[in-house]
Formats: sequence, structure tokens, C-alpha cells
Amino acid sequence: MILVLATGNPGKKRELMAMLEGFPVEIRNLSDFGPIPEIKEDGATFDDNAYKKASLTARYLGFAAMADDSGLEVAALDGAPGVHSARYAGDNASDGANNEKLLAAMEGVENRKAAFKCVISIAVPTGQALTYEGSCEGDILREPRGDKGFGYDPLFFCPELQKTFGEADLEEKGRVSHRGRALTEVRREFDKILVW
Ligand code: ITT
Repeated sequence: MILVLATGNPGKKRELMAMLEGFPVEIRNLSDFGPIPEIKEDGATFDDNAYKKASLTARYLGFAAMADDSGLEVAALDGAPGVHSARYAGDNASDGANNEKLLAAMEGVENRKAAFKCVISIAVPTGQALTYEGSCEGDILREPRGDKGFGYDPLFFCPELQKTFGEADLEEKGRVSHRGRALTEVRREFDKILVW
């Protein structure tokens, strides 16, 4: 079975490729195909966006597709940046700009609780689709630590690892992360998907 990873985010791609090792699939990336029409991530939830990215990619390319919609929900900011995590500091904002905006919003804030959320959707061209969720709780630091990972990783302290995701290697992060947990659910049900 060919499975297209429907993401343009190199950080996600690296993690998903590592987690999918041993799955009975041939992985393809969007870059293996010509340009595909832009998919607007205008859903109100991670579920909506993940399903939209997976189903439209599967239909357009004619192969099974896996999409990940994810983000950081900060308790003191009423769940922001949430579904807007990639574009918190504006369209095409860099990870650095998003992190700076988060630090500014959290200045003087005592409650640092936050959770990463991930919804993975797998869809096939004939229309079937399944979604899986994972989350990971932690705290937002007052300054970044570590240069591994991507996005908000250097600001996210993970109590289970006693370090930030920016200080964790791929395997450590994958064991406890929102994405790792969603993938564990995928692995559990993958037989279902293989017979579609
Ligand atoms: P694709 O839609 O092409 O997959 P994207 O980056 O636009 O890429 P999302 O809309 O799902 O994807 O936004 C996810 C954002 O949430 C991402 O850009 C990061 O800012 C943040 N994020 C998600 N998972 C993360 C992780 O494991 N570590 C750090 N930041 C993460």
C-alpha cells in the first residue's frame, strides 16, 4: 500500500517517517508529486483540518494519505494558539516569530500549563477515513531551551522527560508526544485501513 504523507512541515515529516518504520506501507511525500492545489486550513477544529488535508490529498493523488493537524493549547490563553499555532504571528510566520509572540503573551503569567494536541487522519481515494488523537501536557518556559525538534518545542517543558521537547531527541519525544500517542492508536487499528 502506498501512503502519502500530506504535510509540508519538515519537522512533522521527520517525526512521522520515523514513527511509521515497520508499517507495511510505501511512504511517499508531497514533494514526490507535482504541485497540488492549495488546501485551506480553515476548519474550526484539529479534526476538521486533518480530515480535509487527508481526504483532499487522497482524492487528488489517487493514493491513501495521512495528514496531521496539531498545535499548542495554552490554558492561560484560553486554548490559543490552538488550531492557529502555525500562523500565530501571521501568515508564513517563522517558528522563531511564533515563539516570541507566545513568550510576550505569557509575560507575567503564573499559570504556564499547556498541552500539545495532534489529530491524524488517514483517508483513501474511495472516501473512507479514520481519525486518531493524541495529547501531551506540559509547561511553557520563560525562555527557550534546546535546538532540536521544531515549532514550539524549545518552550515546551515535558514533565515526563524532565526536559523540553527542544532538548529531546526524536525517539524520546516520539515516546510521549501528542504525535507519538496518536500514531500508537493508528498502529493498533492499521489492519482495518489495509483492507480498504
Ligand atoms: P501541514 O499542514 O503542511 O502539515 P503546518 O505546520 O501548517 O503543516 P498545522 O496547521 O497542523 O501544520 O500546524 C501545526 C503547528 O503547531 C506547527 O506549525 C507548530 O507551530 C505547532 N506544532 C505542532 N506539533 C508540534 C510539535 O510536535 N512541536 C512543536 N510545535 C508543534
